[in-house]
Amino acid sequence: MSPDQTPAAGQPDGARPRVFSGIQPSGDLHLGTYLGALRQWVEAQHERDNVFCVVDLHAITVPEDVDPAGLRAKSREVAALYFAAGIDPDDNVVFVQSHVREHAELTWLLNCTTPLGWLYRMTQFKSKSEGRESVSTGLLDYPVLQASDILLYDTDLVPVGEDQVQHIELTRDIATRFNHLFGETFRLPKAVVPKSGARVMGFDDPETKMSKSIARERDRHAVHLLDPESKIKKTIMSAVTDSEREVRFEHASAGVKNLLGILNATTGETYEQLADRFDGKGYGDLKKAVLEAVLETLAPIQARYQELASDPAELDAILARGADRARERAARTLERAQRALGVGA
Ligand code: AQP
Repeated sequence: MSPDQTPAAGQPDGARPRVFSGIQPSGDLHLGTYLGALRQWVEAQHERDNVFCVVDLHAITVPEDVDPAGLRAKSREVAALYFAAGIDPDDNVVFVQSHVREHAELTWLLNCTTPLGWLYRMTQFKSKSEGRESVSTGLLDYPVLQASDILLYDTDLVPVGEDQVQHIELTRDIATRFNHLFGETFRLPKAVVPKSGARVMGFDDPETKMSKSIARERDRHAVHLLDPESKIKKTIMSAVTDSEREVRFEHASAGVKNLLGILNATTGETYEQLADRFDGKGYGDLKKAVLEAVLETLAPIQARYQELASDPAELDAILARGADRARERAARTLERAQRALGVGA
């Protein structure tokens, strides 16, 4: 496609639907990131034209939390975990966001066409800024950077957890407004929320989403993908359930629902099958079953990760190739947006 041709909004061009997805290297990846995102990517990877990004520019929106030396290493670790989880680097474009400058550049153009009020309404901004003395402009602008990530690749589908749906809706609004003001430029994407494993909650606090940042403060909050077996065991066996002695399915507490949801997502057993399996059993049995399923899920990922980590030069080469492929596509879209606005060489 030549730079000035715009793909029809929301219309796959007859080929595989285009997908963009990313994870922030803001901490250790956990079971929620795997079940809510990574595993879904792997399952559908060959049916779709995928761009998978390690979104490091998103991970610097809270400067107090940035560890510059650690961030670069964490970006590489997250990328290695994509491959360890099963992403094929030949059939998918995989790269680190800051290696492709077009992301930051399109963000500026979209900043200039996005009303500020839209950003203040984002629930993630409200929750992440709550109680902070100082909030960066980047934290507020985070969804515009996310819109750029998605729109640069003429994305059709964005697989996300439920918590991210509002941002994808905002991306559509940003693209629609730009197209309306400056002519058809961007394709409109849609969010896809996985049926199971959509929201994994903290083991120590099942009312709160399992999250990298909370896990930094609280040892029993999350199971990380690279945790040793002993740590996984401690976390799962101390998971919060309720004060009943037998597994209660009707009006189950948030903690029990979370454990059942993880079992459902890892073993494929339905809630009815799980109700039969744990009928009359105690929470210790339920936790042991979750532990077994989680260990089985993580063992092959950890083994592949160790192989990749033993050859850092090869990992860097794969990421450099991914960035080249991403840049080629992103540059075309950026040029379309620049032309529409009357800027650029
Ligand atoms: N607990 C979760 N359950 C289901 N899905 C989840 N995702 C994250 N946590 C869960 C999904 O993983 C993708 C990547 O998310 P991210 O790491 O870029 O951002 P996040 O949602 O902000 O993740 P965290 O762990 O909460 O990180 P911090 O604490 O750094 O903000 C997304 O599709 C997300 O829905």
